[in-house]
Amino acid sequence: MAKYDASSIKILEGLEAVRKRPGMYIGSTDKRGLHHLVWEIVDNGIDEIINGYGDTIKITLNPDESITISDNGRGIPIGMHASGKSTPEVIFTVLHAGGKFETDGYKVSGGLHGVGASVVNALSKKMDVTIYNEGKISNIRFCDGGHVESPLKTIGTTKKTGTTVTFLPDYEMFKNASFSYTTIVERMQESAFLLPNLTVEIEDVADQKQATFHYENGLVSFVEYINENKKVLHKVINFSGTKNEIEVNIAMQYSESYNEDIMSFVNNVKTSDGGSHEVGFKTGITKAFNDYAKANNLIKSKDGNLDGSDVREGLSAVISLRIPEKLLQFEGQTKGKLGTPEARSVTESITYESLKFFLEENKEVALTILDKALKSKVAREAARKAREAARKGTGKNNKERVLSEKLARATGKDYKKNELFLVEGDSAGGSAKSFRNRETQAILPLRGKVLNCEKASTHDIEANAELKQIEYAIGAGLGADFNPEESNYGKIIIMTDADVDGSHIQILLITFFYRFMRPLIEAGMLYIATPPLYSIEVGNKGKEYIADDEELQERRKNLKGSYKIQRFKGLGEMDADELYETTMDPANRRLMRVNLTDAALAEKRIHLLMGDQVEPRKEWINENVDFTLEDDFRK
Ligand code: 1YM
Repeated sequence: MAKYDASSIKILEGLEAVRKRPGMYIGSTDKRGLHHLVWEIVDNGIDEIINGYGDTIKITLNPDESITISDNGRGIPIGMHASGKSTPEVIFTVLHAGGKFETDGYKVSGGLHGVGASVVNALSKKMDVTIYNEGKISNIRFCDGGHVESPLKTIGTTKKTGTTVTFLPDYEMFKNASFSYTTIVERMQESAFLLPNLTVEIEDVADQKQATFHYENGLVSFVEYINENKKVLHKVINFSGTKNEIEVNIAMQYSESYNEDIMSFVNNVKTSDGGSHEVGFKTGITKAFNDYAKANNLIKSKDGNLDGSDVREGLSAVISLRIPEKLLQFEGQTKGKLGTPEARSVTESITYESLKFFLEENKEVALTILDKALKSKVAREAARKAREAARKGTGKNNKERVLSEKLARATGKDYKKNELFLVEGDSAGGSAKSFRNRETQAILPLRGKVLNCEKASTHDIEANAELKQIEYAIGAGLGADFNPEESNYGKIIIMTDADVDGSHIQILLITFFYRFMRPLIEAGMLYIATPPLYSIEVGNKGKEYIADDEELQERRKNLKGSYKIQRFKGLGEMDADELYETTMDPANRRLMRVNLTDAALAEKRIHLLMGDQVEPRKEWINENVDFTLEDDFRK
């Protein structure tokens, strides 16, 4: 029997606070939040392995929607805590600010963002912890958000050591979310790349899928994996070093592609928004290549330097830093950007020195990479001249011709307030043109499917009528020369039918923007319009618009009397005024902001998506496009 003394009540109040405001502890209660629970427990096991105990993490997705995570470390200490409770009970029920936790002698960091096992327990229907150490098997179980169901007790003997945690999330809190094998595989594979000692085994029992990851060559394997579908120019370059207590490990490789793909991690946690280490790396490689090019007469001083973008064309790199906790600083809303100033200088000098040495030792590789960088420089300078000519009017006629018939311009001069709608099909384009706010809304209809830009160069874009129109309409350049500040529009809005073709067009356009105008996505200027799927007319009360099937089900529950439901299959089925009212009018419309947080995934997926399978494409949209409701017409 559990005793409810004062300290137990306080603990339950703490857990209740987590249940009241889960978002404060795990960010959200969608798919991402649900997986956050997994990472919290996994990170405790990984910390144990990093500390030198054990080498394997196993994750099992169980048929009853619970998940089991185990490691073969020392096992959580099973002794009594000063409070009179067992240590495991304390770990799984007491909230620890910032993920730190002190038992009598211990000080533990539960992962960088760790809010701890107790938060996972608070948000679980059931939690079962089995510990193997001191020759015994010990078990403790919780239910309904952290209530002790069965206190710690010995249930057997063993020679093994380790910890196994099974939890069933409280799906009342995580509505519509379920564990994704793919999401877990992707994240755990990343951990295996970063920690060459680690072995990860993942199994989905119901779907009979399993995977094992172990990469002795660490970051080198990571870069080989990123580049597996590309024609690479040389073997992966790998270097590392430690300065001022900061440990830097980097792997990099150039391919024939034109994309830059740099991923960075700090203490094994991804820094999606980069930060000081990435800046240091970029400065380091630019300096090293410029020095080498000058010393070997590949560029003359009158030619000017290679630009950062020149030496990053076709570069894939993974940067991994280990930084002592006292030096850690993160920035940005999602804390995905490293702030630590020392990380910049340390990464820069290690990169510069190592690369300089490598280039001197590997002349052939050096010349291959520099040949590519110099070509980029020439192309970049030619493109700039062409654009300057266009701006001055020299090439203007051509540009006017490209745009004149298609683009319905906005009359307003406040560019930041102006919006460019890229509309699927001429008929919807026509509707949008007739009903729009002429001052702020411009319309560019697109015919059919746009070019797949996965492997396209800037040259290919110039040769493609549809994409050239988009480039000219936005008017802010392309590729390395793109500058979102010069955009003629504050918002670029993709408007397609809500069907498979529509989502294909969305993906093709997002790919184009991702490849050639990435800063536009980073600045949050790219959106997808979401036309409603249904309209309902109840009696003579006028039309009401319904976003999706789920909302329709809700609405149906309290429909009385006679009513008419219409399903819109495409934009073209709406009247022009309806299209404006529901999908374009800032007062009513709902826009999703496109937010690419995971460049590597996006790059991998884009490859996947361009095949003929539809499902992965849909999944990609669901996972990579942030469904930020800008304006909600249902209020
Ligand atoms: C599947 C989840 O939690 N493993 C795990 C956790 C701990 C230890 C070992 C551990 C840590 C230490 C000493 C230490 C934790 N211990 C604590 C605390 N896997 C999982 N494996 N002995 C064992 O850091 O000193 C918190 S987590 F606080 F009890 F030490």
